[in-house]
Amino acid sequence: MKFGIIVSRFNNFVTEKLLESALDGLKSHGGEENNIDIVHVPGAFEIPLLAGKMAGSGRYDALICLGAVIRGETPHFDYIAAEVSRGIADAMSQHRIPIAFGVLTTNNVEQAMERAGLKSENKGFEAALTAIEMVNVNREIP
Ligand code: INI
Repeated sequence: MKFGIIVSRFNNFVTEKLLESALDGLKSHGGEENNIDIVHVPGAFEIPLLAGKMAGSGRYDALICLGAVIRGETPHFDYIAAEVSRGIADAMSQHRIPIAFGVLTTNNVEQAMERAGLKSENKGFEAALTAIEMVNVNREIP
């Protein structure tokens, strides 16, 4: 299986933990390092552009998107959270490959850290397992 991971650098103290755990999830289930491409983007808002390009490249069985959108005191959060989820869903339905949504949308840093903890508590790990399962399901349905 060939995977592409798109990870945003904004709130990287969270997103690097998601990435670490996503890689752990893939590798502990048979994924090989040379079949995993990792692309960094500045913030979650930039994820859909790369998700669309990579999904359309025909090079990947699945993509995994990782980011952390943390609510501040401004409406910025709502715009970014809405656009990143819509953009990823659009890329998935347009290019018809699985794209796992590992973008945290939380009210505060504590909630984000809780979701970027150890294995089963880590949304990166969960996104990796979702991607693997979806590749298998997707292959079964012609
Ligand atoms: N990007 C994030 O990934 N998470 C955030 O919490 C965030 N906040 O809060 O502003 C954020 N902003 C940057 C945004 O994703 C874009 O990179 C920026 O607007 C430039 O297009």
